[in-house]
Amino acid sequence: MSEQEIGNGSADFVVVANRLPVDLERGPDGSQRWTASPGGLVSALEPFLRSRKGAWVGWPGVPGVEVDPFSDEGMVLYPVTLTADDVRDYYEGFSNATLWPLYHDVVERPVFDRGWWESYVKVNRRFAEAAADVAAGGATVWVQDYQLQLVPSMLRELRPDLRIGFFLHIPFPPVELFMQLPWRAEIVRGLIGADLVGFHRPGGAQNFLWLARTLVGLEPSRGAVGVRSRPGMMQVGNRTVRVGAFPISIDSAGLDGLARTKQVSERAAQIRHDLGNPKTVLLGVDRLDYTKGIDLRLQALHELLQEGRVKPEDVTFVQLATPSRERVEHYQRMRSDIEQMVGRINGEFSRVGHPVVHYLHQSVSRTELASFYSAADVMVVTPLRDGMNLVCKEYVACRHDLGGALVLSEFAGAAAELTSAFLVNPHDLDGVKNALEAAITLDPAEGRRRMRALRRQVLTHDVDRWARSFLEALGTETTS
Ligand code: GDG
Repeated sequence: MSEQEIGNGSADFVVVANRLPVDLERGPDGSQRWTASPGGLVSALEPFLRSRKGAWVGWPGVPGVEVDPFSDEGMVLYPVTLTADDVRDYYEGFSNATLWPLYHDVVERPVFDRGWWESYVKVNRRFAEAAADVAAGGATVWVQDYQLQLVPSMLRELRPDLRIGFFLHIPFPPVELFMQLPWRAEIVRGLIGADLVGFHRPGGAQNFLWLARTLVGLEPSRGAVGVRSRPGMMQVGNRTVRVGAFPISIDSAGLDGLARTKQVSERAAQIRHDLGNPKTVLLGVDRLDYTKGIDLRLQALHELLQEGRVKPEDVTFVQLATPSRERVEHYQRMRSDIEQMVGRINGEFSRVGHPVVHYLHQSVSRTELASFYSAADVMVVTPLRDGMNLVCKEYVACRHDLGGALVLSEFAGAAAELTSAFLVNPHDLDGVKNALEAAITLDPAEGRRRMRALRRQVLTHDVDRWARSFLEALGTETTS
């Protein structure tokens, strides 16, 4: 594609997401450089983007910079500018202090701010205009996630010729909670601009169909929505809008391969050694977010130690907590609560040179992460609500040795697929404690049986299958 063609209706397949798959970094001297920010979504969609004329519309991660669209190995990267005010109001405000808590069962109280809403509308329009600019006639556009729920309708208005899909990566809430939102009808109207609206779980799809009837007066089909099958349908003017469930996954084979490398197995052994070779290594890996239930697992561990059901010399708990949304108030409070709990447990139960809890508020490389997964006897995943949760699937993908045990919240989307995990209700502290104890004392043969079943699921349902099933349901041919 020549530079002149960029942004000029050149792309047959367009992804629209809050963030570009590359980050713009600015050096202290004012210099700029792009660094890849590889995530599951990027690797899943890359084959589709590169095999056709693909484009990715998104924010480069730095406020206030204007960058022209550019081509990167056959894919157009189309930056959308956000000012510092946009970041505060559209991103940190409406997206992460209104929608995020509202969609996660109101774990924290959502803030309803009219100024933030106006910013959300304005920024969504900017993304829709960018997508309209770059998409070729009849192109497929796939809009991602809660930050951009108005884009489907805005884009449809600008470009009725496009095939538009939307996927929500976080849970879609129970209708009673969604109804709190002052702009509830606007959001539903925004989403029905798509030809296909996808959720992780059938329940989310079902909630959305109910709201489309109640708030917009549409008449959805009545049958139960299946997983990757039997989408709900409704007629919007002369268009049929489909609503379905497409559970996302990971690059299972890629991670399995990484975990089998010598580098990872040696590093895993080194990690265990550095931890003092305890009998049991427990591991948590999360973005530091109040939905992830990090406090609950710490509390469960604390009580198990206090009751003597777990001996401090036998266990080490490693919590990797990636820094996240540090300017949002909910996150600042949660961080100090968690850090206080870590300090308290260590204060009561550690010995010199042997802390019970190792807490790392930093992010690590993919290889390092695979090494931690390989080193851990018990993976602890206890969100109060999670759209899917990829961490638990990554752990399973790394355990080609059939070792390890997974403790998983029922309220993660992944629980519906990973039924051989120790499933827990994270609100039931005694239940979490019992599950932790059962996982710590698990009979190895039973552990292998469970892990084999988990791996069968994760290795056969990978992120490529997710993307293909969505694009097939959208009516886009995927044999490329
Ligand atoms: C949203 C939904 C849904 C974490 N720390 C490091 C690191 N990570 C990676 C993990 C995993 C990803 O971040 C986190 O994904 P999750 O799915 O667990 O959670 P969210 O970020 O909340 O994602 C969620 C997802 O979207 C996809 O639809 O499953 O429900 O909330 O991949 O490995 N990666 C590296 N270093 C770290 O320190 N390299």
